Amino acid sequence: MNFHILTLFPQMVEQGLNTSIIGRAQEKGILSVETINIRDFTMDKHKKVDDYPYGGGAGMLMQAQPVYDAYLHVVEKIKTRQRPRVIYVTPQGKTFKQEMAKEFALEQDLVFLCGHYEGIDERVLEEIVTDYVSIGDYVLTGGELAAMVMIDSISRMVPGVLSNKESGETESFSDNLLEHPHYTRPEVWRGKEVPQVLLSGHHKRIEEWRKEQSLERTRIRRPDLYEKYLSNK
Ligand code: 21W
Repeated sequence: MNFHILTLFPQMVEQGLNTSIIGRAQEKGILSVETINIRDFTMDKHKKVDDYPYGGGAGMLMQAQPVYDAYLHVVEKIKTRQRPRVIYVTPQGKTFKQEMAKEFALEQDLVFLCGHYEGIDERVLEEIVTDYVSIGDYVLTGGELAAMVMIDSISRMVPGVLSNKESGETESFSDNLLEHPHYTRPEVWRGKEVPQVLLSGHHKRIEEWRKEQSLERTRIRRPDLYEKYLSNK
């Protein structure tokens, strides 16, 4: 999987994605993360990439030309499949979900377009964007953090990124249930004991207890998921 991120703040994205699991996967050659600074593609002598909105209104807009030329630079680089999927990270997009992470993880190349200011000239979006995606209903200062969230989540769905041990966890969200509580040593901490069943060695009883906890926790904390679980059963 090759991620290509079109942004005005490349160092922000690079800082966040070169560590931990994503960093390890890059070293292993399973993933690559490339940032493209949209400002490098401006034709303006003062390196300007924004301008006022036609029709008036507050704020500035990113101009079409630098965004389009940055995109063409990526397309020329990936000789394999032309027309990669281009994800515009925007509060106006469809909400990112685990299912989308799995679907995007099947692509060879993914281009992320991060907006700033009040947005981007609509004409370049019509020309290059294939998917409009948000990470939820709250307001961020730019698209970079949202792109990083999506890249992190997509990456762990790419075969080989997680170890076998880590991969076990991928099931947990797909059946619409939250996980049971976890305990480690010591057996008593500030007077609180580990549930006796976990010390019993009865694997069947432990499994039953965990399932029960999982259901109850989901019902209380995420009634929306609980309803989904019941209707899929
Ligand atoms: C926030 C850009 C607000 C544009 C009405 C008039 C990408 C994001 C973003 C941002 C506006 C995502 C306004 C969840 C997010 C992102 C920056 C609109 C304000 N409203 N997912 N003017 N939340 N956010 N301008 O903010 O780019 S994915």
